[in-house]
Amino acid sequence: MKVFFSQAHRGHTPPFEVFDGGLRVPYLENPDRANRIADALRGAGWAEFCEPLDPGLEPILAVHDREYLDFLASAWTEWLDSAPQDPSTLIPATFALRRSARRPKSLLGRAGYHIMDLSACIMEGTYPAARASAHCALSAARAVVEEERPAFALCRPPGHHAGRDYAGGYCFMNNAAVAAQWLSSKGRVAVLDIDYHAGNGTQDIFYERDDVLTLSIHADPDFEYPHFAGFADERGRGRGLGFHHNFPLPRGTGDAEYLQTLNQALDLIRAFKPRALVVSAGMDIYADDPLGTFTVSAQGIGEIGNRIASLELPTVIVMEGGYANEALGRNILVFLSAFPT
Ligand code: SP5
Ligand code: ZN
Repeated sequence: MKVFFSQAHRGHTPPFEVFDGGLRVPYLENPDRANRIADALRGAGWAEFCEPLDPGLEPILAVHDREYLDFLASAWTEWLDSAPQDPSTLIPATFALRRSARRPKSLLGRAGYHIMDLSACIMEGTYPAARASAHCALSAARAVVEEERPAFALCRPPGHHAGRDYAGGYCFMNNAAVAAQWLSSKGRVAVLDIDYHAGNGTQDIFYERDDVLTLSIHADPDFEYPHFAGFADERGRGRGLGFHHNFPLPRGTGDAEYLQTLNQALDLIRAFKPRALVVSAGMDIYADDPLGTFTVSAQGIGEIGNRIASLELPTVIVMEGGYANEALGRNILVFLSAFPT
C-alpha cells in the first residue's frame, strides 16, 4: 500500500495547548504521533512510502478561502513582528462569536476570526506542515484513481475540524476534503469520518453538495467537542439535504454498539454508489485514548477496517486524530491491514 508522508510535519510542534478551564497542557497532537505510525508501517513490510506531490495551492483553494490561507501563511511572521511577551505560539484569546461579515484587519482579530478554539496553535512550521499534509491526502487520492487500490495519507496535522475559512481542533487545512473535492471531478464521492470527534469542517464544506455524501460517527456533541456541530438532525442544506449524516454516540460506546452504527453508515454509502470513498481515520475511538471516552478495542478497530474494506470501493484513508501514542502504530496497522495492501 502506498503511504504518503512528509517530514514537514516535524516543524509543527506547538509547545502547549489550552484546555477547558485555562489549563496549559503539552500539545497532544505532537510529531511523535506520526513518527510512531511511520515506524509501525516500516515494520509491516508492505508499506511503500511516497513523498507527496506539490501541485501548489490550487487544489487546496478548491475547499479553502484564499484570505484564510493568506492568514495561515503570514500569521507566524506577523505574530513575531507584534513583539508578543511569550512568542512561542500564536493563540488568540478573543473569538468572533457568531461572526459578522466584517473582516478584522489586525493579526489577533484575524486569528480570532479564523480559529475556533485554543488547540489550533500556530508556529513557524505550521503552514508548511499543513500544506504538505493536504498534499499527502491529494496525492493519495490521485494514486487511488491511477492504481485502483487503496492508499494511506499519513497526514499531520489532521484536518477534519477545519472548515472553508477556519482552523480548530489541531486542524488547519481539511486534508480529507481536499482529497474528496479532487475525486469529485471523477464521480460521486463518499466521506466516512470515524474519528471520535464530529467532523464539523468536512460537514460544513460539503453541506450543500449532493455529489459528496458525508457521514460522521462520533461522540455526541451534547457532551463532547466540537459542541456546536455533529447532531443527528443536521442533514445537509439545499440540494445537499439528505447528503450529510451524523451518528452521535454516548460515552462509553464499545465495539458492539459502534459496529452496529457503522453498518447503518455503510448501508447509506452502498445506496449512494460512490465512485470513491475517503475515510477520515481517527484512532481516538480507541479505549485508552486520553481525549476519548469510547471503549473500542484494537480488535474492534480491525473489524471496522474489515467492514469498510468490504465495500470494495477505491478508498483513500486519511489520518485524523488519535492520541494514545503507544498504541497508535499498532491500531493504524490493524486498521490498514483490513484493506488490500
Ligand atoms: C483531530 C482531533 O481529534 N481533534 C480533537 C480536538 C479536541 N480538542 C478538545 C479539547 C478539549 C479538552 N478536553 C479535555 C478532557 C481531557 N480528559
Ligand atoms: Zn478526534
